[in-house]
Amino acid sequence: MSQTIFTAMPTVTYEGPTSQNELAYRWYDPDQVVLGQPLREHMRFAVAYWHSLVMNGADPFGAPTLHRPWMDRDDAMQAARDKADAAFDLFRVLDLPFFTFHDRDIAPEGDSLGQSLANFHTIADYLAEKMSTSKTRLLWGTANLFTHPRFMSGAATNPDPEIFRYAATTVKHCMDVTKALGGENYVLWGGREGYDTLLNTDMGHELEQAGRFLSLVVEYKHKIGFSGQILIEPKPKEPTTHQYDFDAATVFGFLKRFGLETEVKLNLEANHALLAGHSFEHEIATAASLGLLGSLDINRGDPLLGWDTDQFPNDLQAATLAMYHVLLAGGLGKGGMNFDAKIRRQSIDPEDLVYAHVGAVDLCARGFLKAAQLVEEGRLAAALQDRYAGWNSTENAAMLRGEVALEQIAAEAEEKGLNPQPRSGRQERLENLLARTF
Ligand code: XLS
Ligand code: NI
Ligand code: NI
Repeated sequence: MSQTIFTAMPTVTYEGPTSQNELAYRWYDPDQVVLGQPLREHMRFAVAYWHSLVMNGADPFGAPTLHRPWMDRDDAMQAARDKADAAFDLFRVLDLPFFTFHDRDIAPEGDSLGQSLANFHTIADYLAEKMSTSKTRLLWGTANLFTHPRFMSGAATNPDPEIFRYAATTVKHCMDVTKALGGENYVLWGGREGYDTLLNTDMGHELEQAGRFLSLVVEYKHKIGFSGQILIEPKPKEPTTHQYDFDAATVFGFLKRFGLETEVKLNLEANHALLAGHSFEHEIATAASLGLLGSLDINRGDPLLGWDTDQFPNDLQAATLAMYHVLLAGGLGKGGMNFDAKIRRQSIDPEDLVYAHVGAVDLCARGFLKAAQLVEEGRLAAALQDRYAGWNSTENAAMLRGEVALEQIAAEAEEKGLNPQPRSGRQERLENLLARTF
């Protein structure tokens, strides 16, 4: 294999919290057993191909700033192979167990549908070869149904049924490849499934199309015996003004409507939660309470900016709360923690990618350890249990199960002369318990 920009870099290892080595893990010890499982299995970290290998630092105001060798090649297929070589070198340096990709990240668009699919399968075979000598596995695959101009008015929700067919064909092949590479999930992010103005949009029709598309995906999953999870990634806006998969709760309603709520789970992203006016832990807890927690896209937004900045996370409290809710939900199962995050435009060196991942891995691991401490101490859980304890009595449990009618509740309350007293929510005490872990 040829040399890549990462070949000379040593593999990052765990050196513990006192290490002065900036390219060592200080908190992420993959073998450390926490709550009965090694951290590696709790966290299931993944490197995102698009941010780490494809993004070139261009923004709406400026030209690319990141120049990687594979970006300047004339032969697009050779460039894709070089990029794959670099990708697997980067995975080796970071020593993380998973990666994720879109079809267009790994292989170039051709000049026909057939050629695009052929390119994709050729490079997928090349990835399979790389995976045979690598420890890194596939957390999920997905289709890029948003970059090409054909998708400017949506993919599944495009007014043109030919685009729906094109998108469906693309997803079929992406599912085939994800299965062939042993992917544990298949993700659908509705990049342009939404609208900018209702003046040109029949929302009812588009939602019908989205439901049909997802049903086709689920049917096909069963047909080919793909044992991974199908995940939808909610996002409220960007690129379109209004996106149909707004947040976890909205997607739940959509899944219910099409009878898919036991077939599809969610891939939740921190930055998308922020854009929807939620915290990450709100989205995680919502999904968990609806039985939809699938996987996480780890990043952060900038509260001062209203777009998906996809920064590497650095807020320990936010990470701890997110991890705490993952633990309360019983973990991520087949899901994982995918760094859907990109280095800033001025971070132009390959080392910057390593710094970024090392910091983010450590932050998540550290947050996880603190969350595990909160679980082990059990004080937050005890306070919660105590707050809802009233519902355990026979009469109250019966009321919750729907065994008592409204007039019966009223009659009993009036007879008793019910006079409930307010009880403290103890917010500051509970915030102190969290703060004590820092
Ligand atoms: C964009 C999304 C995207 C998905 C994969 O905002 O986060 O990167 O994760 O298509
Ligand atoms: Ni994402
Ligand atoms: Ni995003």
